[in-house]
Amino acid sequence: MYQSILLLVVILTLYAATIAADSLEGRGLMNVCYDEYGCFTSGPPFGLTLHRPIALLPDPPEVIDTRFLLYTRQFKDKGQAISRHTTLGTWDRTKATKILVHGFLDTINSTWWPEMKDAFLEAEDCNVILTDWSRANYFPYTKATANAQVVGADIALLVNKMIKEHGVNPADFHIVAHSLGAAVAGYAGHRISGLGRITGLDPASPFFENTDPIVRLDPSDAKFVDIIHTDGSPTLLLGFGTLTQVGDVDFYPNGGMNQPSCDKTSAKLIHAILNLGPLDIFGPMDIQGECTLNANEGNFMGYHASPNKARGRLYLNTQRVDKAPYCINHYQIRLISGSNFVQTKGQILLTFTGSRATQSVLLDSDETFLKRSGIETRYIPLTTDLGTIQRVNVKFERAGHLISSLIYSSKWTFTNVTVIDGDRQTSVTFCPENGEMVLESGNTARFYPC
Ligand SMILES: [Ca+2]
Repeated sequence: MYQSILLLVVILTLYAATIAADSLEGRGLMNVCYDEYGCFTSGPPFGLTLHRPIALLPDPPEVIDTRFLLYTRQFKDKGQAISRHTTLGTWDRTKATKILVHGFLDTINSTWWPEMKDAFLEAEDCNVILTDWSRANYFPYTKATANAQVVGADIALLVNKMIKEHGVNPADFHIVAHSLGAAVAGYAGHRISGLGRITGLDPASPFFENTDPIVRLDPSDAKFVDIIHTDGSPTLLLGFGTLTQVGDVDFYPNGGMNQPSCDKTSAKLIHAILNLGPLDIFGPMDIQGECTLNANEGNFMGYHASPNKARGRLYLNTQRVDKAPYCINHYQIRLISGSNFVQTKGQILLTFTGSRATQSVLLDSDETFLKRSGIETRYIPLTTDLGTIQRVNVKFERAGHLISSLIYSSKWTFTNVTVIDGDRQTSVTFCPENGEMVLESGNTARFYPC
């Protein structure tokens, strides 16, 4: 249902934008300049390109009317309206400044923004500024994408004033932005030399996917750009967030497309994830379909994300959205068969005995096909932390039906099993307790570190 509505919205938007673009071209209005904001174009790379065939010019700044509300620990509940023309209120130049930016059709009154503001103030004695651009972020979507440039410029004008007139280090500014707000953050960062950090939450996909870096959020927009993907789609119309890596480090919880027990769009989960910020950190997992150990020990998703840890695409799993604090433990096993027998099929039950817990896992939950010297690699997310794994038991039970008994061996050998603990970034290989083994169907073999 949501996807159908989105599809309709995009089609209507394209139609409206086409009409508008035609009339603009007819009048030769391809560029517009707004004093200190500089000039904007609806031509390349913002429009008339393969991925952005049409684009609109942004509205004038006074129409867009970007507003900023400042919150501090002293003024936690009532925001102070600040601007570069009037007052900076109780903004404290000695403290870090977090600037939050909402997305398309959203407002700063959505529950997750005040909650995020509170989470930041609880975690850190800082300035939190909510950016309100709700007069310029509605339909047509194309117009909102154009207006995002002016909002980004508004943020940059404010921040650059703070830097220039109050001697603040640009590295002390951190912009956190959702959806189309991520584009705003990119435009702001492009204009703020040395900006510390941008966190993009489900950066918008339509009109930004595969565009020039100047059009979208990219690693050059701040010293550190971290991204969380929760609602992505590989195609333009099916999801709103991009799955493409656009930051220095991009996190893909649960694969980045859908979240467990969360049938709504990303915003709900953003709320959940952001609340984790000061409270919890997710264990890292550096995989592209498979775990690999990383010399930089992964990274942390959210508030604690670090420019000094692993970069690139990082994957992790979480528990259901109603299972706070959501953490899951990431393991991967590699089970290597011996060369004694040709093939078999059956149940493989692995039991891990760790210093903190013991847990059994049925490989593939039913029948596993094994061949001579084959390697079975599985990712195993567990809700329990096993601690240091001391022993692995492997139980083998050949599939019970008639055909199995004819063509699949009732005996099997395993050379070793390796367990990677993604959260601790350790890898331990376990060998049969007596050096070698032949496992009869229905029996269990014990493996110890070797
Ligand atoms: Ca950019």
